[in-house]
Amino acid sequence: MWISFAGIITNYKDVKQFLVQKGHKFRSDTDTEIIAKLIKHIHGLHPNYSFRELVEQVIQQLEGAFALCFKSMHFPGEVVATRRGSPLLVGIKTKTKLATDHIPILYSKEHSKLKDTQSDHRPHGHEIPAHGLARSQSTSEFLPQGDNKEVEYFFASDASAIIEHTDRVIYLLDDDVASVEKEGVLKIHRLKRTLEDTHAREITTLKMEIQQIMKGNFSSFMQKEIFEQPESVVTTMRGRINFDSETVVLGGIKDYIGEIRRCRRLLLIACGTSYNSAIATRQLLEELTELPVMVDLASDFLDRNTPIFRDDVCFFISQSGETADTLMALRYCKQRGALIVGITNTVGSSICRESHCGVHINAGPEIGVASTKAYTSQIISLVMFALMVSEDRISAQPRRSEIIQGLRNLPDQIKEVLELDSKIQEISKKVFEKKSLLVLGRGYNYATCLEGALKIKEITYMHSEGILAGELKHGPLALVDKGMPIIMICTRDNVFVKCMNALQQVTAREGRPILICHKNDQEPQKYGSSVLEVPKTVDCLQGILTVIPLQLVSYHVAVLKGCNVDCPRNLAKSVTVE
Ligand code: G6Q
Repeated sequence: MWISFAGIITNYKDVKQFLVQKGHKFRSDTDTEIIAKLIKHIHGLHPNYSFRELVEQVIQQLEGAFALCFKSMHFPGEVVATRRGSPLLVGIKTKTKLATDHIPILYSKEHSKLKDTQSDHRPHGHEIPAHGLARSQSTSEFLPQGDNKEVEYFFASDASAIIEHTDRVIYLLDDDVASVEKEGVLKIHRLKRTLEDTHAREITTLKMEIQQIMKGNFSSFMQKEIFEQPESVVTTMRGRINFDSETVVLGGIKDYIGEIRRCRRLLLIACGTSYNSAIATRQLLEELTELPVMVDLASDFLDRNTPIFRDDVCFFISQSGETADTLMALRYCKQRGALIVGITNTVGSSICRESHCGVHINAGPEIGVASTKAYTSQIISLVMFALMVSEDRISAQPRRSEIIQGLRNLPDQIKEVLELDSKIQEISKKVFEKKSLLVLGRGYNYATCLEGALKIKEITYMHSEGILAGELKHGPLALVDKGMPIIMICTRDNVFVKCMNALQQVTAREGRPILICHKNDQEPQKYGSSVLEVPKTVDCLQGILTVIPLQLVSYHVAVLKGCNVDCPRNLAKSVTVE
């Protein structure tokens, strides 16, 4: 049995206990192995079941979130795949046109109750039909037209994994069971018919370009994605900002702007990097919308059973659009009647589909597990939202104008920051063998500290902490001595003087920080062991320019330490489990 599995089986201990009682031996402590043993067990009881029927029996016993793809030597030439809570799509490649642009769903006609004599293969009381499932017949031939019937199928969690082979895909829904049988025909089955079912799955043509998902001359996707930022920020703004008339239109939310302006408060809910983008924009949202803004980590938001009202507007920010905690928080708020706004990078993702309205950040596919270009595009999307909401406020016009012109200059300024790459590589050589790295800053740069530290810990496995400089004397200052590597961000904004103060506190304890500051700004530079000079922009956009040196530090340190930059240990790109 060959199984490709993404996700988590939450009841795997119960299933395993049941299988051990039945005499099955396990080689590992993984949830993947219980799936293989469970299908083997059911096959032993029902040798006449088809491969797809066996998989259907198996998934009825499983709890959790998963995407699964099965192959077996008992069923040569066949593949069965299914999902629940984790994304899964089927790519289709043919030499000639397909006879149809959709595939009908086949439903079970009957659900037989499990007979008492067969109840011994129920790990925890679910019903398993005793007989093979009777099915309605397909009404349409899912085969290529013409003589050449050759067809290839690709099963993947994300379209970027298959785009080099085909641009035609079917997105499977929860509990769809897709099977390719010996004759090469793809069928999609469901055990039960529900009211919401669409009875067919459309074949979608992807708009993704191959070069978007190839590494090109870069050594990793993360490096490529860092260097793509001068272009990705442009795609995020394209067609939305008119720099001459200084207007901003986000098509996905324009019909809801009135409702948003009248709301009680804005809530921004996300995880990881996406949460940091909410921290990065909270201050501007408060300033331009004049609304209370709450920022929450999705997991903590759910733990607290946070009160939500019908006149709340809840933003769910997610690169993948599939993060389980964020999605559950979305459903929680939706049930309570709030307006749901999705900010995602993945068209067709669950968060996208379940939101009332939203913004696609259009950063292009992000393959590296460490999020980089999605972060800067998330910030820009939220800034554009703040600009759009404040369009009718006369007093806000000078500020809006300054920000819009700042956005116009951003791509060139990002290019300038990227030119620091070789200097950053040299600096990284000085810190890569250290145990820890603190990142200090405040105001708009606080989000950069959190995001920089997150990048460093996730791909270099080095301890790193983003510290609000205002909190130094409440604890973290005790960590500072001449051996502690520190990066400090000190740009000319309304907290510059306070930052200088923190810098002096650090140097007074013999700390010699690496400084990120404005070009030609002598004052902070005299306190730094090394200096990374970035161009000056509007305060609320500065975080985009200060985070890039930290993305590059994490990248170079990871390379120097021999870490896998794109696939750090223990982490996944889409976290579809709680
Ligand atoms: C950061 C990681 C991670 C990610 C979260 C949320 O580098 O990619 O922190 O941001 O797991 O993911 P989504 O943005 O896809 O919801």
